[in-house]
Order: sequence, then C-alpha cells, then structure tokens
Amino acid sequence: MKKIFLAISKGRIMDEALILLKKNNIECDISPNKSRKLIFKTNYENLNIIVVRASDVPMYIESGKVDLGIVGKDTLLESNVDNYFFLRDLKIASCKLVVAGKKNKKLVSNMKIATKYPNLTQEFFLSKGIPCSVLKLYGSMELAAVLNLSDAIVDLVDTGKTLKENGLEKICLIDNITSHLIVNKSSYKIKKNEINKFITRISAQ
Ligand code: PRT
Ligand code: MG
Repeated sequence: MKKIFLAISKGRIMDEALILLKKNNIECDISPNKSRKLIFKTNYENLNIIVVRASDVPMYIESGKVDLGIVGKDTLLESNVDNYFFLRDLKIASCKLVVAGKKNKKLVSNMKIATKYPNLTQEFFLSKGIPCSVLKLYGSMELAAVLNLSDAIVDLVDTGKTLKENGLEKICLIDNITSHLIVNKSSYKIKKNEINKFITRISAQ
C-alpha cells in the first residue's frame, strides 16, 4: 500500500473535515487541534494528514509534494494552479463570496474594492463590464469599507454577523463556496487504487 498525504488547513476547514473523517471512522493519532505537529498519522491504513495555511494548499498540491487537499472553492478560484483534478465537493465550510459595503451602495464604474481575492475580484467585475481598482488586504476587510479606504469589499460571509456588526451589507453575490477534495494529477495516476479506496470510504456515510 502506497502512503497518501492529505493537506488540510487549520481553522474552520480542519474542524469540519475532522468531523467528516470521524463519521467514516478515520482519526488522527493525535488531535491536530491539540498539537503543534504538522504531519499526523491516521488509523486509516496509509493516510497521513498535513496541516497547512488555507491559501498554501493549492501550492502543495500543484507541486505534488502532497497528493490530496481539502480547500475552499474561493482559494482554488483565486490561485492560478491547474496541476490537479477535482474529486468531490465535500460540502463543508460553506459560505458565500460577496461584494459588500455601506448601506445602499451600488456597483458603479471605477469603484475601489478591498479584498484578499484580487484575481477573483478583477474577473467578477470584468464579467459585469464594470471597471474597478483592487486593493489587496490580508484580513479584516470590513474595516476598509467602514473607514472608506475602499468603496466596497469582496469577502466571505457565513452568518452575516460580521457585516451587520460593522454596519455593512451585501451588495451582490459572487459565488456559493464549499470545500473541495482535489488531487495532484500524477498522484492520481500513480496512486489511483489507494485514492479511489479513500474516496469510497469518505463517501460512505
Ligand atoms: O486564518 P488564516 O489567515 O490562516 O487563513 P484563512 O483566513 O484563509 O483561513 P480560515 O480558516 O479563516 O478560512 C479558510 C476557509 O474557510 C476559507 O477559504 C473558506 O473557504 C472557508 N470559510 C467558510 C470561511 C468562512 N466560512 C468565513 N465566514 N472563511 C472565512 N470566513 C470569515 C470571513 O472572511 C469574515 O471575516 O468569517 C467572517 C464572516 O463570518 P460571519 O459568520 O460573521 O458572516
Ligand atoms: Mg482566517
């Protein structure tokens, strides 16, 4: 049996992915939430779990250093990697990618948009035929709209609480987001049996 490596990002994707794995009787030898280790063995034959930053998952899969990854559709769309196959929509860590701003803001030409998704944002506004400028930020996007550093933001929304508590609202929906299971193209050729067996196992429920 060849070893297989699965990258998962710490945080909400890890929390929901561990629940999904546990439902199918797959568990790490030590809980990743209680350890500083970055690689974990599991009780499932040949499976090892690698802990990475969410936005780094595509790079690890692209390189082939890691076979499988669980990654948000937002992160996948923003990255320009293509050395992977999509395997399953795991329907975990679901949220919405939206344009948001202060009350009654509309989409207008030449808006300045703050976001951690510059590529996605440019593509979306281009598809609407609305020119915009993009300001790349790394966190707390809401603040940019509140302080008028930007006219609007492109960010993820789950409950809507963060927008509401900062006096912002959705202007329009860009996409529905869930986490996907992806595989490096050559890993899938070399380890097809192991990987298909794993997919069958986590799709059982
Ligand atoms: O935190 P770090 O910088 O290490 O990485 P990260 O921020 O990319 O990781 P993490 O764990 O925060 O998010 C990883 C992935 O989780 C994202 O790429 C999405 O696919 C998914 N996800 C699902 C979310 C949310 N829901 C979500 N609500 N990611 C972020 N949020 C944030 C959002 O950005 C906003 O600040 O939660 C806030 C809004 O939540 P509500 O409930 O107030 O609407
Ligand atoms: Mg975060």
